[in-house]
Amino acid sequence: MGRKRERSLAELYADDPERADSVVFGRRPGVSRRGFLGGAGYAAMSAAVGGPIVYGATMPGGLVPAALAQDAAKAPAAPKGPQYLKFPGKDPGLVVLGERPLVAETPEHLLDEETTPIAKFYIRNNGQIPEPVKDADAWKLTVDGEVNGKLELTLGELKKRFKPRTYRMVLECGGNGRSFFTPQASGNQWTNGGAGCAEWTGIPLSDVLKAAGLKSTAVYTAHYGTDLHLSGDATKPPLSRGVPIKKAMDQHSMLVWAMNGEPLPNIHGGPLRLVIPGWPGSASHKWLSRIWIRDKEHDGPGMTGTSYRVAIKPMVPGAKADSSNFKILESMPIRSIITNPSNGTKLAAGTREVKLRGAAWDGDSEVRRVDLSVDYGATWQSATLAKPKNRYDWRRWTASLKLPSDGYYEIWARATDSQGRMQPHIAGNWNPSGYGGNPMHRIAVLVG
Ligand SMILES: Nc1nc2c(c(=O)[nH]1)N[C@H]1C(S)=C(S)[C@@H](COP(=O)(O)O)O[C@H]1N2
Ligand SMILES: [Mo]
Repeated sequence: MGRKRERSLAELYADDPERADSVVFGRRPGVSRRGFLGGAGYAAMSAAVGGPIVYGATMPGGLVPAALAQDAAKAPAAPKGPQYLKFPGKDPGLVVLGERPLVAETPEHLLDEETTPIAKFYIRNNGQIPEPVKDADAWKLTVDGEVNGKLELTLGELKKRFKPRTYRMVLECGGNGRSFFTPQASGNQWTNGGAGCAEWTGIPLSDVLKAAGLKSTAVYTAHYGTDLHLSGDATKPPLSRGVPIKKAMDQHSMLVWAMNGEPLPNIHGGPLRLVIPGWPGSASHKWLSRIWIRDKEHDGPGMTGTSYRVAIKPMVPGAKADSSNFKILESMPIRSIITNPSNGTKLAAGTREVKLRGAAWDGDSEVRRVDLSVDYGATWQSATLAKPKNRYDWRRWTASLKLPSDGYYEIWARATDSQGRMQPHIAGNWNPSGYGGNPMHRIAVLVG
């Protein structure tokens, strides 16, 4: 097997994973079941991933090796490699997924701190980013609609009138994991980095809703901010989502003005935003200026069609959507990530153990366990979970795995929620806008 062939297998995996798979694993005519890695396939695959595949015997046919799989850096949208973010106060390791509107994700290995620093927190906009305001405390919030008394309060008044609290909670984009869908779903191609976990300071939204007095007709919230639509048309909000009153009244649904102890930065919605934990990030409105209490499900931009909605009955991947088969995505699915080492790490020859760190989180359910496999899922070992600070905090985890010899490994992480639901091998329940993609995270590690 010459050099030319080695490179072409890696390229083939990038261009046409299915063909690459049949080249490596072989396929007898008329037999759809493929074998495990052996013989010429083993040699070709080892050459492509950079070393002998230690657990080749359990490497399943059809698997694109993590070393060759697409990540943000290799996504079709970025054929020349990742475009890194240049933004004041932001880590240059963030990867730009879109420039207009500005969207950037945090590669998994940059989510290694217990609390995500502001510099590393992902950015998601649907419209234009407003200019920062000079006097934050003069910021005005209106609460109207199905309330006994319309409220107009400044941020300064909110801070004085209600009792502030701080929770560490995950904020996650509804489209996180979208890049794992096949065929490609439309929207920003997030890997796992449309999420972060920060300390949010503010007041429960419920305190303000109680002060306004909810009428018995109150059903849903509707959120409005001051960012302009991309077109510049001031009559069109770029996004306006809402949540059922029950979720709005949860004490963790907050009006927030500080992040990690600092005044909420403009890029994250300062001076005032919502944080609705466990639900798609789009419900956590930035630059919040108005909450309209409605007597029916809100129908603003981002509430209808296939936006932030998932299929009720599984649909054929890639097929045309039937709008009656969609429901609003509420609680986010469980996810775990390996934050150290990073994908593609090379360890010194003779290394026989690897220490791992990571995080796991879930929507309204809780994380029950995180398991790791170094042999393509043949055996699993459980991680040690740290205690969450409060509800909706992520669980940091650690683990240590044995590496019997030098060579190529993949490490897989799989979390299970309190209802026994696990991350799948591949993103399931395909939907046109790619929500709910939460396959196991895996990294390639090469020893020697
Ligand atoms: N006003 C406003 N709020 C918004 C958005 C927006 O475009 N405009 N995007 C939402 C989406 S889709 C997400 S995922 C989060 C992202 O918050 P971040 O940029 O602070 O990470 O903000 C939400 N709030
Ligand atoms: Mo989002």
